[in-house]
Amino acid sequence: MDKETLIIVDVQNDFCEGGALEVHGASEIIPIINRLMSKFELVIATQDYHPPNHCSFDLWHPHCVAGTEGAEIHKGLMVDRIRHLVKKGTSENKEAYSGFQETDLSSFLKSRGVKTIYLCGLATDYCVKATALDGLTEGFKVFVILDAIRAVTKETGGEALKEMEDRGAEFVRSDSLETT
Ligand code: VGL
Ligand code: ZN
Repeated sequence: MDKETLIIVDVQNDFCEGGALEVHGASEIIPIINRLMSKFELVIATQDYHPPNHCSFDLWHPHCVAGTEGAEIHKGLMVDRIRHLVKKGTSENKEAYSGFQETDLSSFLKSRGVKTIYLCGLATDYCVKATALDGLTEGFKVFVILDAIRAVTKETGGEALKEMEDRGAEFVRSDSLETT
């Protein structure tokens, strides 16, 4: 059986309002994601989780440092519905935008018979995109929930959607998903 799975990408304090790498409009997607969670049998979340001197801090303000408030999943999310948390970007010298990069995500999903994943979260142009592309490479059918993602910039967000579509991702809106 294909258990359809929701993957919530990086809805963490540092990417939400007031955080180190605030993504504009991030708080708007939280109630949408909460509603989405009840429609899926399996809900997984990824967590950007960096050591204090992570290599990506050359490019970005320090963010999502392991053990800090900024790295925590936003408390507005119904975290008790999240069955599995995937920490990524935990090695000092490796960037990991994708939830599949050096994590157990692919084997976790495959061992449970998951073939289709639905993505929501932050940010469209970085971690959502990278997770979608790796998901496709891993052989999953990938849906991106358009009203439940936000981008760092409109331009790179638009480019990311195009790239995901070109590689075979499909787009849906949360209100078109059936309640089970
Ligand atoms: C992200 C920048 C740096 C993301 C993570 O979650 O999209 N962006 N680290
Ligand atoms: Zn990061």
